[in-house]
Amino acid sequence: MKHHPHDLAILGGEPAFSQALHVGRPFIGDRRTLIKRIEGILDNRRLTNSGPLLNRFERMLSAQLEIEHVIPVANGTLGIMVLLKALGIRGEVIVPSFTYIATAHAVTWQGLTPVFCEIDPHTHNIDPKLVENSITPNTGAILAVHLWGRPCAISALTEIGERHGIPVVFDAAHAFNVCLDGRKIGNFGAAEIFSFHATKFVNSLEGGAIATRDSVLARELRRMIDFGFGDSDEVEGLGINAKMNEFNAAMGLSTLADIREITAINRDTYHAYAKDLAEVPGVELLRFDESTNPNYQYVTVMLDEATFGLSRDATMRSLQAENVLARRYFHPGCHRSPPYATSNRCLPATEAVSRSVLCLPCGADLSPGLVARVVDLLQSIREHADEIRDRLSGLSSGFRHGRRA
Ligand code: T4K
Repeated sequence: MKHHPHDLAILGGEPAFSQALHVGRPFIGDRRTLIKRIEGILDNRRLTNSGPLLNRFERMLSAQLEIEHVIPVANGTLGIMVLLKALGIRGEVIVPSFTYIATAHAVTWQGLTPVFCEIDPHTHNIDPKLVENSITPNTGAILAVHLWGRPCAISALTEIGERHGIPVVFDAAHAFNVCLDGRKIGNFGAAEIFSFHATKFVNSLEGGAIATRDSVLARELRRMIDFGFGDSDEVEGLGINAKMNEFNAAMGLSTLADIREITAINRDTYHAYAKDLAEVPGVELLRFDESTNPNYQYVTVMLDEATFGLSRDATMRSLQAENVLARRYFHPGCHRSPPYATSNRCLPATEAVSRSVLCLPCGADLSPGLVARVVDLLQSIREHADEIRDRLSGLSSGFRHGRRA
């Protein structure tokens, strides 16, 4: 615990950690198996285009997600783009603004218009009542997100989609292996998209997958991610290159094999934060519903400035100075980010949440002991909030006058 203000790194002290603590430090899986697989790729020179590791990864994904069609792709963003194209979506797509920018960009890149919808501030997921209000004759699809791996209001959204004849798809980038009412995420809507980026629960360095129960759609997706080739050497229609290669599949297989251990580490981290943060006024942990088989990938807190005594941004800077690389995902909301910021859309719940969310270090390398030290730091930062505020206001006025304080 740092008792004196000058012990805090933001006030001139030594950083608490010599090695940075990250949000989303990748899990590597069994290193020897991974290296053996990579050597196998080099030996047999099957580098990409439906190689043996990719086929195995695909079968394992399908078994794990309990769904027939799981199509690996080069990354989650391309997955969303190809899916929207395969479904023939036109016009507007209703999306939450409080999501990673990739959700909105994938829509725009397809020549579609994202219509940013408000979230429920308690769940951080899109608010189905407001989705319904956003539907117009131009609405082509609803693209909801299971943010932080917490399932969104799937049945309400599915019901709205059916009533209006609009396809509903889910960005499940954060929700691998999560369930709702005993069914794995991946089985809902027209299709769901996962991300296997390095920072994700299952990681294939870069990568993603589209999951669907619809065989016709699955066939179309397989064709589209491979330049439009079907089973022959003749192109059957429009396509792109969104294939996953063998190196990505090798890494994906390694981390997928370890999801029990990864979940156990994440769960211990989350429970340690839950216990320790209970002692910190003004910092509220966003809880997982244990019945959804969470992967505990993100540790997300809401920081109440009035109670904590310091703004979220000043707290984040103070933690980062200690080498605790907390992040303010998904600030300031897509509707406030270029190229969407011109829309003048005002989403008060999204803006309030994006001002107070802080993601704390999680993933590989975390342990309950390290969590206790991170939370101690938060306590010290809270105790010395006045000095930090003075210091940061001095710094910013220094910057305003073109010099550093
Ligand atoms: N939909 C949603 C809801 C998403 O969250 C995302 C991606 C997508 C769609 C699109 O899926 P992909 O096309 O990416 O498959 C990361 C990821 O780049 C991004 O995949 C992810 N969401 C987003 C939430 O987070 P950053 O800006 O946080 O990455 P970065 O490089 O700052 O890394 C975070 C921390 O992890 C750092 O402290 C460093 C550490 N790190 C990172 C990498 C990449 C490592 O220790 N090793 C590494 O290799 O975006």
